[in-house]
Amino acid sequence: MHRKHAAVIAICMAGALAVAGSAFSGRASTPTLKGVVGPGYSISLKLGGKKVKTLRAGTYKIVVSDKSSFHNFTLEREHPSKPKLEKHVSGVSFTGTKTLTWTLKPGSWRAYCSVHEALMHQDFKITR
Ligand SMILES: [Cu+2]
Repeated sequence: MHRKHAAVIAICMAGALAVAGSAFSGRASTPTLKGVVGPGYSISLKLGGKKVKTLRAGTYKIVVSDKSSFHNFTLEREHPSKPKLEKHVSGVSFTGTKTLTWTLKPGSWRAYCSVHEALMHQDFKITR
C-alpha cells in the first residue's frame, strides 16, 4: 500500500471513531424511550424493550411511532396535576415517527391515546 493512502485511511478511521464515541456518550446521558401506538387499540412506552413502570426523573429522548390515523400519543403527569405537564406527541390523524426530548419530573404519569383513554393507557411512576 502507498504510504500516503495509509495515512488518509488512518485519519478517516480516527474520525469514524470520534463520531461513534460521541453518539455513544449522548445515548448514555439521554436514555431513549420508545412509544408505539396502533395500528390496533394498543399503546406502549418502553425503555430497552421493557414496558416502563418506574423511571428516574430526568431528561429523556422520546421516539413515538404512530401507526394509526385515529389514535394519538399523549404523555401527561397526572399527579401532581399542577403545574400541568402534558404533551400530545403525535396527533390523531398523524402517522409516522415523532421525536422529542423532554424532562420528566417526579409523579404519576400516563401514556395514552386521548380519544380512547379507557382502553389505551399505560401508567408509570417517575421517581426522584
Ligand atoms: Cu385512540
